[in-house]
Amino acid sequence: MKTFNQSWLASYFIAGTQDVADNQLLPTLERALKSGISCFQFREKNPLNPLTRIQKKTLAIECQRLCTKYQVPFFIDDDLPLALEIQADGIHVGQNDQKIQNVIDQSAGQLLIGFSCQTPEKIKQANQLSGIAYIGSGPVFPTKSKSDATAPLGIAGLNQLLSISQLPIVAIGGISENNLAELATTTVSGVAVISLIAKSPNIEQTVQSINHYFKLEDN
Ligand code: TZP
Ligand code: MG
Repeated sequence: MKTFNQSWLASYFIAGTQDVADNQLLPTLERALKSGISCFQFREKNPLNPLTRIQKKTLAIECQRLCTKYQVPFFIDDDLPLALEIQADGIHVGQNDQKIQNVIDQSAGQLLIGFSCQTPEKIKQANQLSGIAYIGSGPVFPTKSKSDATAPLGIAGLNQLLSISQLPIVAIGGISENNLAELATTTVSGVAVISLIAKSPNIEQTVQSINHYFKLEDN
C-alpha cells in the first residue's frame, strides 16, 4: 500500500491539454516540477480537441515519467482504468464521477484516493469512508477553469468544511497570488491550482510564492 504524505498538498498542480497552448503540457509540467511543486494531477478534459484513449494514455505516461524524474507524486483525475493500468500514485474523484465506494473497492489499495467535497454533508460522508487520503474543496473563489463548478465557498465556507473534516483538505478554485496569504490563515494543507501555474509568465516565481505559504520546512 502506498503511503500518503500531507505535505504533497502544499503546491498541487493540475493540468491537461485544455489548460495550455498546443504541445505545451510537458514543458509546462517540467518547469513546474523544477520549480518545486509538491504533486501533479493529470486532468484531461479537452472538449475542443479530445484525445483518443491511446493518446491520453501516452501523454499520461509521459507526465508520469517527468513526475518520477523529480520524485513528485502523480495523480490522475477520474479515470480508474488508466490509473490502475499505468500504476499512478493516485486517483482524484469528483462528486459527479463514478461512485467513491466503487473506486475504493476497485483500487484495492493500489492507488491513493483524493475526493472532492464542497458541502458539510459531503465532508461528513467522507469522514465515514475509509480509504481516502485527502479532500479537495472548492471552488473557494470564482474560476474559469471548470465549466460545471459549483458556487464559490469563500474563506468562511472553506473554514466551515475544515472544522468538520477528519482528513487534510487542499483548497481549489480561483487561487491567485492575491489570495494565498488569506488562504494561509486557514488550516488548509495547501492549494491545488490550474491557471495560476499553467498561465503563469514566471512559473518558478509562482511556485515559490505558493511554497512560501504552504511548504513545511524540511527537518
Ligand atoms: N475543481 C474545482 S475548481 C477547479 C476544479 C478542477 C478549477 C481550478 O482551476 P483554477 O484555474 O486554479 O481556478
Ligand atoms: Mg470530475
